[in-house]
Amino acid sequence: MICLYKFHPAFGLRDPSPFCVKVETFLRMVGAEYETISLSDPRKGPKGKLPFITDGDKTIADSTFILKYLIETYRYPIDAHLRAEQRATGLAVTRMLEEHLYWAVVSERWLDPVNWAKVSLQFFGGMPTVIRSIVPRIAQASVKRTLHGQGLGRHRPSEIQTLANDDIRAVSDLLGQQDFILGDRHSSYDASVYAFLSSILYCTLDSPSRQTVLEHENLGRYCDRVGQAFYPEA
Ligand SMILES: N[C@@H](CCC(=O)N[C@@H](CS)C(=O)NCC(=O)O)C(=O)O
Repeated sequence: MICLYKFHPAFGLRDPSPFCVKVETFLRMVGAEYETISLSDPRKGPKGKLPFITDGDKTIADSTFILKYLIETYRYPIDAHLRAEQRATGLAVTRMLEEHLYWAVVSERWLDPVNWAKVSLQFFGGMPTVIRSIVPRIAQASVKRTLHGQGLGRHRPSEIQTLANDDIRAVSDLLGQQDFILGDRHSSYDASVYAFLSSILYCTLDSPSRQTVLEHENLGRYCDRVGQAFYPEA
């Protein structure tokens, strides 16, 4: 049985990490049998991040390697209908979300003072008082350093928002009136697109990105459609 190691639900989301939602959505799209284990500490993962999966005696970390492993091992035909050009488009758009828009979301959640108060309470609120007065500050400083190294953290919030808006608009333009990101059938790329859009849209933390997603009605319809198809119980 495949076991997905993820975070606990938070902020109205089944998982605050879009990467964990991506893997779970993929598992549902292919109809795999799986169980989940929620962890509080991503350092327990083999690469120090979540998600990772175990499958028998194998452990695979990183959402992209997990999807590759599952498609290759179980020969899921989820992307068999795609042309090379569609795969290239799928790769480009998911890389944009995972390696660029993601960091804008991190910045909105961890650096915006209103959201940070909620994030801090959610992730560190259960710690003993003395530790709680130190650990959140260290964690936030570490996120700031990461954002600075990645590059987005060197911009003003309004500039980050301009870049995030461009990404969201590009996804909306690419989706148009299609049911799924690459046409009328879902593919593995929708696992990522749904994960990132729904993590912004359905999140109880408000943000400029959330307002931008709300302004693009086809993105809201898309999230509802994919959610109803693969999370019918929700
Ligand atoms: N490239 C990884 C990214 C996973 C990732 O960034 N996970 C974050 C949560 S959204 C994490 O575990 N961060 C913990 C840390 O950086 O300490 C993937 O696709 O799985």
